[in-house]
Amino acid sequence: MSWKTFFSRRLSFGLRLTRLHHANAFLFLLLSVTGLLLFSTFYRSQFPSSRVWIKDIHIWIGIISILPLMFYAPKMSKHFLTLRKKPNHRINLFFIMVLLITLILSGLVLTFHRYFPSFFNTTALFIHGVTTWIGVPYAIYHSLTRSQWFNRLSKSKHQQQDPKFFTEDLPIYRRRSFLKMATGSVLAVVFAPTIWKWLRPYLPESLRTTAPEENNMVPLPKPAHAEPIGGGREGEFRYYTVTEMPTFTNENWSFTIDGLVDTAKTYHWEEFVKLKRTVQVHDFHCVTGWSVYNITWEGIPLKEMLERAGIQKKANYVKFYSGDGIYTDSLTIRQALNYDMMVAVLMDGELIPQKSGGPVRLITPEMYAYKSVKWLNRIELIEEEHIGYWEQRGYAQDAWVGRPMNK
Ligand SMILES: Nc1nc2c(c(=O)[nH]1)N[C@H]1C(S)=C(S)[C@@H](COP(=O)(O)O)O[C@H]1N2
Ligand SMILES: [Mo]
Repeated sequence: MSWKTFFSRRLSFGLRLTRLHHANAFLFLLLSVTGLLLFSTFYRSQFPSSRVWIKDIHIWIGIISILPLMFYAPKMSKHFLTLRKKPNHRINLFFIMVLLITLILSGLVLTFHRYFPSFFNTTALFIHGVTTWIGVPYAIYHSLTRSQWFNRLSKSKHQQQDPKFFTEDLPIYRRRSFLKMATGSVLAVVFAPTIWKWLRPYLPESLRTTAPEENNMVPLPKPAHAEPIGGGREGEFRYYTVTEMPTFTNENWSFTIDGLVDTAKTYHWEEFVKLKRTVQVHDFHCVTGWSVYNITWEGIPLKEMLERAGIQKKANYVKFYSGDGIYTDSLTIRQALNYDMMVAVLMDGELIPQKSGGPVRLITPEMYAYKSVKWLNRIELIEEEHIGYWEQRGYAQDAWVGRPMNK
C-alpha cells in the first residue's frame, strides 16, 4: 500500500477496498490512542489540561471515521460475495462492522449527552467501554496475525511449496495456529489489568477491594434516619482526583468560612458535626456521561452556612477549596443560595468515604458534578469571579444540567 493509492482515481475493486481498509485502520488507531489517553488515570493526573482538547480530537476523528464506512456501504454486498469461500473472513467482517457501528453510535450519544436523558448516557458509556475493550485487542490481534512478518514467522523454511497441498494436519497450520494462540494469550495478559480497572466499578461491592487508607474522624456523625430515605443509591461513581487522595483525621482537618463575611470562622471536627443538618435525595451527573441516582445526602445547607457567616454587600462569588490543595470551583452568590446546594457530610447514612471526597463535600445537585468539590475545607466569599479547576481547562462556567444558559 503506498500513499499514491489514496489519490488515484482509477483503481480496481480490490485496491479500493484496501484503501478503505487502511483509512479505517489508521482512524481506528488514532481513536484507540486518544481514547486510551482519556481513560488513563495516570495521564489524567499528569496532564489534566490536555484532556479537554484530546477529547475534542477524539470526537472529531470519530466523526471522520464514519466516512470510510459510508464509502464502503455500497460495496459491501459485492465484497461479501467475493468472500464466498472464506467464511472466517466473512465472520471477521461482520464482527468488525458491528463493533464500529456500535462504537460510533454510542460515541455520538456521548458527544451530544446534554440532549439525552442520563440513563441513555450511562448505557452508552458502558457500551462504548465494552466495544472498546473487545475492539482494541481484537484490532491488534487482527493486524498482527495478518501481517507479513507473522506470515514469514509461521512458515518454516522447507515449507515454501504450493499451498494447495496443505491440509489442517500439516505442520505449517499447526505452527500457524500455535502462533495465533500465543499472540492472543499475550494480548489477553497485556490487556487484562486495564480491562479489570474499567470493569471494576460495574461489579457489586463484594467483588471489589477497598482502599487501604481511610479517613479517621471521631465522633462519627449520626444519620437522621436509620435507613437512607432515598432507598439507597443506584449506579456507580468513578472516583476522580487530580492529586493523591488526601487523608484526614481530627488533627489535620478543619473547615473555614472567610473572605467577605461579617464573621469568619474555622471549625474543628467536634464542632462541625454538631451543626444542624438536613437530608435531601438527588441524582449526581458527571459531564462525561455517567450518573449515580437517588443518593441520600445529609449536611448543612450552603445557604444557612453563608447566612450564618453574614454575606457582605461586596461579595459576588463564593469560592470553594478542596483539602487536596489544588482543586477549586466557584458559584455566584445567587447560585450558592439555591435551596439544594449543600455542604454534605453523610451519603446514604454514612460519613462520606475518603474516595468520595469525605469527610465533607460540596453538593450541587442541579449542576454537573465538577462543581461538587471533594474534600471541601474552605469557603471564601469574593468580589471578582474565580475560574475553577476544570473551567480553566475548558469546561463551561455554566454547569446547570440540561437547562438553558445563565440561570
Ligand atoms: N477535589 C476534587 N473534587 C472533584 C474532582 C476532583 O478531581 N478533585 N472531580 C470532579 C468531577 S469532574 C466529578 S464528575 C466528581 C466525581 O466525583 P466522584 O469522584 O465521587 O465520583 O467530583 C468532582 N469534584
Ligand atoms: Mo466530572
